[in-house]
Amino acid sequence: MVSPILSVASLATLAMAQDVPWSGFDKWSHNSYSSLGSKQADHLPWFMKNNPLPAGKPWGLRNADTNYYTDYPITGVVRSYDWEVSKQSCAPDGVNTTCLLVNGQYPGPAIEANWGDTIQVKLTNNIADEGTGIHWHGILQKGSQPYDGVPGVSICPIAPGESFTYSFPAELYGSSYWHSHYSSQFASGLNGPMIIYGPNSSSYDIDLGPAQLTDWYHEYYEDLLGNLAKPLSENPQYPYSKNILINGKNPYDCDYADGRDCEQAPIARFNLTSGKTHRLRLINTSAESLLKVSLDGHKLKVMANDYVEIQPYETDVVTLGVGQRTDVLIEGKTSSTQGAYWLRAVAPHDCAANDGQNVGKAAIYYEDADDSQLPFSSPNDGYDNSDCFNDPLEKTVPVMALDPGEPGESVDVSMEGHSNGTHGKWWMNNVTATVDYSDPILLRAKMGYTDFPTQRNVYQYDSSVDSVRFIIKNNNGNSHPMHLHGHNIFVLAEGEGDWDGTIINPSNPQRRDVQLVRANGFLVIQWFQDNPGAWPFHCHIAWHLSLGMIIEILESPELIHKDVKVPSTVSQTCRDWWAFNEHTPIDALDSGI
Ligand SMILES: *[C@@H]1O[C@H](CO)[C@@H](O)[C@H](O)[C@H]1NC(C)=O
Ligand SMILES: *[C@@H]1O[C@H](CO)[C@@H](O)[C@H](O)[C@H]1NC(C)=O
Ligand SMILES: *[C@@H]1O[C@H](CO)[C@@H](O)[C@H](O)[C@H]1NC(C)=O
Ligand SMILES: *[C@@H]1O[C@H](CO)[C@@H](O)[C@H](O)[C@H]1NC(C)=O
Ligand SMILES: *[C@@H]1O[C@H](CO)[C@@H](O)[C@H](O)[C@H]1NC(C)=O
Ligand SMILES: *[C@@H]1O[C@H](CO)[C@@H](O)[C@H](O)[C@H]1NC(C)=O
Ligand SMILES: [Cu+2]
Repeated sequence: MVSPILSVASLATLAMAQDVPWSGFDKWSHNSYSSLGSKQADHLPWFMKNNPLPAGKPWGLRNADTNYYTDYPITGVVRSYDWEVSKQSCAPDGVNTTCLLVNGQYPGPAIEANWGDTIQVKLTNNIADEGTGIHWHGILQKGSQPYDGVPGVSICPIAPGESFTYSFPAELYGSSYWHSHYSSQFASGLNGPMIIYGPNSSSYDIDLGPAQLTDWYHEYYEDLLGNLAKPLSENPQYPYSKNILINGKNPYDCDYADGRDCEQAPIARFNLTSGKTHRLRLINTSAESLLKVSLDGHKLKVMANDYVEIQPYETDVVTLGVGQRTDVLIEGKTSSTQGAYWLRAVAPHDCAANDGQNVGKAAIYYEDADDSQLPFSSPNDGYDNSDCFNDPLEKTVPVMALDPGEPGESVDVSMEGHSNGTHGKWWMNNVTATVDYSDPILLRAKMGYTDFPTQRNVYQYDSSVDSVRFIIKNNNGNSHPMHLHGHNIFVLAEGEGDWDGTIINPSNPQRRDVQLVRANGFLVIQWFQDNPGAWPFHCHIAWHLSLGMIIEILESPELIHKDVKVPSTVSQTCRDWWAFNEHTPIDALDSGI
């Protein structure tokens, strides 16, 4: 079957992870290491102060109750980045492999902006034989739709040797990340954090910044995909991750490196200050793994999910699906025994395919701790529990309240994993989708076309439909983190079996941009049609996405034709791609995204 996930009794993973080699060193400036999670990492500010405005918050009187979908500041400040993507060997956890890096770093550079700034990124593709394209996860792209950056949907891939400049407003605020949306490139390191400073209703003293959490593989993504996408008769292999990294760090036990080049590598670290409240931004950039995050001896107070701040609640363990973010507050202890603790990110075997180390750890030091020693704290109860779903929706109440109302249109969507006769595939409403790199649907809709081949799986809702509800039934034994571009979705209900019609917190349901649907369970989502564009709705597990688990939503096609702006640089990506493809035809291994 497509996903013979789960089951593998792996190497003695826990014991391995407790036992990491450590020499107290903290190198970060070479071999792809970024300074995130190192001694050199700075705490983040409350907001960026280098503004033309005289003083005060750049968003003026707007606060956490302001409806950010209809009212965001325009500061006039442009935050510019110049990035170069390259394919090179790297060893973030000590094992030598092949990565896709931006400016030589993994994780890639962090984007920082204030709410209402414009983010501008010039990307140069220096990969010799692959296209690329960056997606800014969770950004709505109202008025800047092509910069959503999905090759074959909103733009063509950026061809080798070419540059392209993305430019879009930071219209939401909070914690997120950027990642390649070209095939499964993001599984080989092409991602990094994106922090947008804005109002807060919970208060904190210190912003520890991002904790980017990910599963990690010791093979290049094309090799993993090549083995996965083989005909069933040739025994395809589902990719198993080898490690869990925190800010790109977590040394691998070289005794288990199967004879590969393996060396010592640094561990991520953070400082806590006693008596202070700390904000930590958990970002799940996994390809596949669901993660359980906990801090030994501490509670975590959840204050935001994705780009939506919520009424805070306490928990011992936070669950993150791929693409999900959760901002937590950590109260610094005040007793005399502050010491050192482990932050843990566990990929439970029931919810993730891993046959190496399945616990990522970062060292957390109070000011009284000896930071040349590793912590020896014990995990919280339930830190590795196997519930492959998010916290109950009852607990997650957005600070800025919005009522979704009744939907203009309601659609049943089924999800399956089965063969197409010869190859394993993932299906949504009986279609396993592929994109066409050379023919993005947004650009086609801009020209007034609305007919698409079945395998694009295009669902169109014109502007007379004010909101759309998807009632999703997962007929499959895996959970899937479902992501919609261009919107924060209302999450009306999720659970086991079939939906009984109950909506949780109906006048102010949870909103976010990724939500897990359980194995054999249901998920009911809804969104306002307030953003004409081409928006993929897909499973965020790289390997499921690659095998077709995609619906392409064309929102208000007549308004795309009339209003959406397509800069000439966007059409140029297609001319460059066609030219490249003519002499180097790309043999797509997968759905394309
Ligand atoms: C954490 O504390 C250590 C030891 O005092 C110091 O060297 C390091 O720079 C601090 N890091 C941060 C991010 O404050
Ligand atoms: C990593 O592997 C590459 C490709 O096999 C090789 O060229 C490089 O020298 C290796 N690096 C290290 C540090 O072993
Ligand atoms: C937001 O956080 C800042 C920094 O901790 C704090 O000074 C401010 O009081 C917080 N805002 C609210 C409404 O709590
Ligand atoms: C990231 O998401 C994946 C897919 O849902 C999940 O398996 C993994 O546990 C998540 N990781 C974390 C750290 O939450
Ligand atoms: C099944 O999938 C393979 C690989 O994508 C493809 O080549 C083949 O044409 C598909 N078969 C059918 C019947 O669509
Ligand atoms: C999908 O196929 C099944 C089995 O043939 C059929 O019962 C169902 O109606 C189809 N669903 C859609 C949306 O076409
Ligand atoms: Cu999936």
